[in-house]
Amino acid sequence: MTGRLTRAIVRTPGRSFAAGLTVAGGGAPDLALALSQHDAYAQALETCGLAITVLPADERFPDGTFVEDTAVLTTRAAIVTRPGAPSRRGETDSIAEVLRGLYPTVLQILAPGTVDGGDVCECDDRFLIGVSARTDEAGAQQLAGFLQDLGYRAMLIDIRESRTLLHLKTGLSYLGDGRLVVAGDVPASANLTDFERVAVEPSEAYAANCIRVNDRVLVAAGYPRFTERLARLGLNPLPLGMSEFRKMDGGLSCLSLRF
Ligand code: CIR
Repeated sequence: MTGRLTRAIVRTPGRSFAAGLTVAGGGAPDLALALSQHDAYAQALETCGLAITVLPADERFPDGTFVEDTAVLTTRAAIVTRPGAPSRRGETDSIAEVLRGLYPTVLQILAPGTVDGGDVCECDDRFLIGVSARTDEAGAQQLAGFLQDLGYRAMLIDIRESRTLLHLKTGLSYLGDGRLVVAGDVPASANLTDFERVAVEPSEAYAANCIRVNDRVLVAAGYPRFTERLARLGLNPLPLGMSEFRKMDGGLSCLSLRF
């Protein structure tokens, strides 16, 4: 995170939410509970000082509430992605329209490359890009090229061997000040030596997907050891119920685009 965040975009889950992609096997999500968790999430972002744009549910796209996957936002430009899951490709049209009203420069990942925003971790002036089941090498290279042209550094991390990471940020989050949360499943080959690592124990791995928002860190509720670790680092954790999104393979970061 570079500088203070001021805005976020979220999208309300729709009635079709339970028809989204998932391998989590936690049973069908409860829509009423998902809606109240989503509300609490948006309110938490407001508490952190952000102005929130709430987009209406779009029943055509059951996974549309996971807006993070549709764009990569930097302070210099917005980059609309091309999601790896064919059922999610159409989600980007309405996001691109919103971003064109907010950013002077909106770039676009083009076919055949694919990128999911959940694979992209911004660490100040450097971006870590996961090559995954969703973000392919062509998409990752295209994104790295855009970012380098904008003056950032970009580094690819191959997570295709991992059995538990849907996206890079499923197991990795940047806390600012050179600190990176890294869950055990992030490959050791990722050259992350110039970060101070904040480890997460395997039983709390879901909490590795947390987000630093100005003076707070939003973290999934129910992971006491990791939450305590954040508190000891002086990061003022703000726990949020995520059970219904977890059932759909969603982490905390994926529910918003922040800038
Ligand atoms: C999917 O499989 O695409 C959604 N059900 C979950 C996406 C989660 N996105 C993220 O963590 N960035």
